[in-house]
Formats: sequence, C-alpha cells, structure tokens
Amino acid sequence: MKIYDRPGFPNPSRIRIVLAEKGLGPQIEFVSVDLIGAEHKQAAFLAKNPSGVIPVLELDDGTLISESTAITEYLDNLHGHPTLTGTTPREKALIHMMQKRADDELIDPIGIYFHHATPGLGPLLQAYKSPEWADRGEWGNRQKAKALQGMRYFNQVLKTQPYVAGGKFSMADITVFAALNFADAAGIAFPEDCIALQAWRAKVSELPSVKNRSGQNFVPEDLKRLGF
Ligand SMILES: N[C@@H](CCC(=O)N[C@@H](CS)C(=O)NCC(=O)O)C(=O)O
Repeated sequence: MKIYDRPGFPNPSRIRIVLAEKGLGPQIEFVSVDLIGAEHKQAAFLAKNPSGVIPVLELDDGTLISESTAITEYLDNLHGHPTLTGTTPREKALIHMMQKRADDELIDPIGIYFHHATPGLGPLLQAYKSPEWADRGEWGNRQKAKALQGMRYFNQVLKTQPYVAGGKFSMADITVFAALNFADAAGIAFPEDCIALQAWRAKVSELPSVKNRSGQNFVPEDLKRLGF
C-alpha cells in the first residue's frame, strides 16, 4: 500500500496516528507530495484524487481512497478487528456522528482560517487559491469564530465522557486532536477556559500511537516557504 502525504500537515497526521494504532506503518510506502510547490494541483495527482488534497491511500491493486475518514475506515477494518471506528451499531453511529462534527465544526473551518491567516502560501500554490484568501477578512474571522465554538462544544462533551465519542478512543478523537494542532499552527489561541478539552488533549498526546507516530514534523523547507 502507498500513502501520498506530507510530514507535518494535519490531515495526513490523522492517518499517521491510525497507522501507529493499527501497527500498519511497516506495510506502507509513503510518497511525499510537495504541497507548497502545488504538486497536488497537477494532472498526475488530480488523476489520483480529483479534490486535489492529501492524504490518499493507494492499494496494491491500484484502488485509490481519499478522505481521511474513508482511509481510516479501510485501515481499521483491514484485518477484521476495528478499534477506531466502532463495532456495535450504536458505537459505529456515535463515532460517525462525532467524526462529522469534528470535520465540520473544527478541522475544516480551521483549514479555511489557515488559508486566510497565512500571508501567501508560496507563489506556486497561491495560484490555485482564491485571491481574497490572502487576507484575514470577514470570512476568515467567521471561520475562526466557528472553530472556537467547536472547541467549546467538544469541551462540553469531554466534561462528561473520557473520549469524544464515548468511553473509547476513536477516529473522532484523532480528528479533534489533529484539528487542535492545526489551530496552533494557524495562530488560533486555545481558549483557556476549555479545561476538559485541555486535559483530554494532554491525555491523548501521551498515547503511544500519538506520541511515537512517524511524520510529525514539517519538512524544514516547507516551513521556510510558508514564512514560519
Ligand atoms: N477532507 C479531506 C481534507 C484533506 C485536506 O484538506 N488536506 C490538506 C492537507 S492537511 C491539503 O491537501 N491541502 C491542500 C490545499 O488545500 O491546497 C480529508 O479528510 O482528507
């Protein structure tokens, strides 16, 4: 199996945690895609994922699976012992629900804000972005407000249960965790009153799959090109 990704980027980091959880890392050949150089917007990559985003999983028979949730479901069910996507109908439904909330209310608005808040993503990639994305603007600030509201929502959830979808660590936790790291990179300050979310984050960051996953750090050249 191959995974097209880039070290340090948030959605790819979700899959790196899944691979560590499932012990599947050694079976994967990683193919690094130059996002800042807009490699993912060229025909060769768009043929693999028309949405032009990473990560993408390519199976040995050539099947292409994009969307982190779909990739997670595939990897989690590969050997018939799902641990991250639920086993009972109730568990599966609750994880699916919280996963969708983590996407819609957190990681996606943070991603949009990041594009607003970063003054140019490099001349090659910027050519594929809306010009108005070069400043913070009202739309960017609305996404930031949405993300902060999302953090407060998950803080409420975590006041009464140990993990995002209930009693067990699941893919919804992975998405919220990656989203909070993305928020840090985008310059969205973590709300200090979100004590339950903060405690959960500290606990999750100590899980072996999270702590020891590969591909955590950005390629130094990418940081330079992003102006960090
Ligand atoms: N919904 C997608 C989102 C993937 C995504 O936005 N990936 C980012 C990297 S974290 C990307 O490829 N961005 C490239 C771009 O926006 O040009 C998923 O769940 O995998």
